[in-house]
Amino acid sequence: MIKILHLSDIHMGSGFSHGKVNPETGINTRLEDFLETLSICIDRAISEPVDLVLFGGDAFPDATPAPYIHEAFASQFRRLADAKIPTILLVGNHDQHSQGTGGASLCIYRTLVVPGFIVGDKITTHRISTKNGDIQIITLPWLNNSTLLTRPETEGLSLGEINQLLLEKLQPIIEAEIRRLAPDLPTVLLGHLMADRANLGAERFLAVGKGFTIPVSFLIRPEFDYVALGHVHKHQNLNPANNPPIIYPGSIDRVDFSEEKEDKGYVLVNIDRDHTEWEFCPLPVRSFCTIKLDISQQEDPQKAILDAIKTKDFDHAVVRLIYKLRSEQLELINSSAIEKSLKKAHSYTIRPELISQLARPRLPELGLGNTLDPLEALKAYLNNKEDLKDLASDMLEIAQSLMES
Ligand SMILES: [Mn+2]
Repeated sequence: MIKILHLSDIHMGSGFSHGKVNPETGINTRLEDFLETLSICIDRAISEPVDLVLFGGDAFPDATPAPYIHEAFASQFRRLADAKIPTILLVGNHDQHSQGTGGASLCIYRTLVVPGFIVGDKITTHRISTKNGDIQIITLPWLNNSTLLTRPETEGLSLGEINQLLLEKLQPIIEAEIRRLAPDLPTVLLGHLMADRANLGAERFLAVGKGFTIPVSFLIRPEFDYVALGHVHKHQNLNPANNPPIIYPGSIDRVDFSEEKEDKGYVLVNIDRDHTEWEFCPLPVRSFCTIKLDISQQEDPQKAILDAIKTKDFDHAVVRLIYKLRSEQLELINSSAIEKSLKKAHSYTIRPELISQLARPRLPELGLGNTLDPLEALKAYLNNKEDLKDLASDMLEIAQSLMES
C-alpha cells in the first residue's frame, strides 16, 4: 500500500485585493493565509508520513511571481525534500511563461537538483521507489497550441478543430506510455487539464473557449489506479464508479469570490495495484461572504443595508457588499456608517450599482444624424435632468470656461 498526498492549484500570490498589508510583517494577509494553508498540507504529508506528494499544477498566478512569493512556496516544499518524501511538481497553464515557449517557473527545482523532486513538464512516465514499493506516474502537463502542434497544422482551424487534432495527437502518445508500463505496479496519471465533465461552478462561463478539453472517457483506463488532476478549482470526482477515481482536489484556498461556497482541501490516497482508496481532507480556510441586495424600492435604503449586514456572520471573513439603487437614493446613503458596520470583516469592498432608468427614449436632440459639440450635448443633457436644474447654469458656465482654456 502506497500513500499519496495529492494537492493542486496553490496560486500563491493571488487575491491580494481580498487582503491587507499586515503591519507587523509588511506582507499581504492573503499570502499569509495561502502560506498557512499550504503548510497544513505539508505538515500532514510529513506527519503521516506519505510515500509521495503529487502537486497538480498552478503554483502561482503567473510564471513570474515576485521573488518573496517564490521563496514562500519553496520554503514549504523544501520541507518535503528534508523529510525525503518524493514529490512531483506538475506544470499547469499558470506556470508556463508565454504559452510554454519561455519555460516554466517550476523548472528551477530540476535545475537545482532538489533531492526527490521531479518537475512534470513533459508527457512521460516516472518510476518512483518508495519504502512501500515502486509506483509509476505518467505526467501530463498543460497542453497548449505549441506543445504537440505546429503552426502550419493549426492555421485556419477553429478552436474545436484544433482541440480534435490535439486529441488525435495525444492519443497515440498516451498509448505509447501505457504500453511501456510495468503491469504489476500501481499507476497514476497526473494531469493538468480541463475534463469535459468537470463542473466549474461559477467559473463555467469564464472557462469556455480557453484551452483544450479532454473527454473523461480518455482517462477511464484499466491501467490507471488513480487519476490525479489539477486545473479546476472546485473539488470533485469525475468517475463515481471509482474505476479509477478521477479527482480534482480543487484549489487549496479561495482564489476569488467564485469559490465562496466551495470546500477547500487536499486528497489522501492509499493505492495498490488492485485497490485504491481516497479521502478529501478539508482545510480551514478564511470565509468569503457576499451580501447582495436591491434597495431601489426601499424607503429607507440605509436601514435596509444595515439590516442586511446584521443578518450575516462575517467575523474575519472577506466581505463584499453589493447593493442596487436608484441615483436619487445616493444621498440617502451614509457610507461611513456602513463601513463601521463591516468592521468585523477581515476586509471588505462596497459596490453600489445604479439601476438604469428603464426604457428611456433617446433624446431627440441627440438622435441619429445630429452632431453636437460637447457644450450642446451638455445642454441637452441638463435640460432633461430635473434634479440638476439648480446647478445647470453654473455647470454650463464652468464647462464653457474649461473648453476655452
Ligand atoms: Mn490551471
